[in-house]
Amino acid sequence: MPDQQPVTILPIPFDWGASRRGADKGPDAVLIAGLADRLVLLGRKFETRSTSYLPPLAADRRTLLRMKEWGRVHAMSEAVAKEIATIVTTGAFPLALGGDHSISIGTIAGLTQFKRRLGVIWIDAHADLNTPETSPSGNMHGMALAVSLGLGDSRFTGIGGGRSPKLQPERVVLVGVRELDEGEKIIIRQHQITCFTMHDIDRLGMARVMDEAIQIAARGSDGVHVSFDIDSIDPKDAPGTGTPVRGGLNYREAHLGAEMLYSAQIVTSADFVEVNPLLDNSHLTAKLAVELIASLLGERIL
Ligand code: NNH
Ligand code: MN
Ligand code: MN
Ligand code: MN
Repeated sequence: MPDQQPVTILPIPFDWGASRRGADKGPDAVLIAGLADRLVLLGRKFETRSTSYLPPLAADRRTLLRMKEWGRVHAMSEAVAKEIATIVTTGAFPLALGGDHSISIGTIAGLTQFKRRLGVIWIDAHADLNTPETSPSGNMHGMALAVSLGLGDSRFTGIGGGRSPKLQPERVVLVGVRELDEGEKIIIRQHQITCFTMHDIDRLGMARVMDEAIQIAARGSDGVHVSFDIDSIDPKDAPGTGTPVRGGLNYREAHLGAEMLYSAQIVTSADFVEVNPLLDNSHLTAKLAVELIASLLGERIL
């Protein structure tokens, strides 16, 4: 993103895609942790959208064992897709603050109304490639990337209108993965999705992995979306998240990744998700999210 491009922050206070409550407090936590001040210091123009675009989700209680709270996830996703599309037309950089990772169903559906060859770098301990058939939990945050690849329930793959799949697997890259369900492994192989696990990061180093991720996501693309699940980071540094998994990215690796994404000048939008302040009295996790967003938008030590 060019330094002059303004940022529009879209708070998405939603946690019905996950089984633990509290990720809906993520946007407030990240804003209270000082996101706005940090962007001012960076000299970045920005605005924060209100949440009034969201319909009254409490009223929508349609649910299924294999797609828990699907009614709420569906209503949220349609509203987010519409709002993201509006932001894109203003020329601003959409920065979505989750919320659990199901919000990315809507962000990607909105973005791909304009960008038909969108690359995606999905930084996460998980792959979020479950379908209702493969999901062990029925939680829709574990299905967001699958939906965007056209896999799963057609009510979701069709969100935002238009075509499905929204994404092409050859431009999707996973980074930081260390916990996969059996069905997800099959989907990764079947669709030949590039997956950099923690094992790869240990062996190759974060710099090499990010160089390759950037190349693959950007090749032939008309934009690159970064979907950053804070649980990609080790629970020691990011304890406030609903499904922590040991052995994650350390603080410096996470920053290096964000800095390299900025340097590559390929990123056209981003999500930061799964910050759950109810699980983190220290508020370290929200603060880390602020720091990573600043790095992604160009903050440097020198
Ligand atoms: N794979 C598990 C599931 O589908 C866990 C997903 N949880 C996440 N994903 N936090 O990023 O239920
Ligand atoms: Mn809640
Ligand atoms: Mn996720
Ligand atoms: Mn995750």
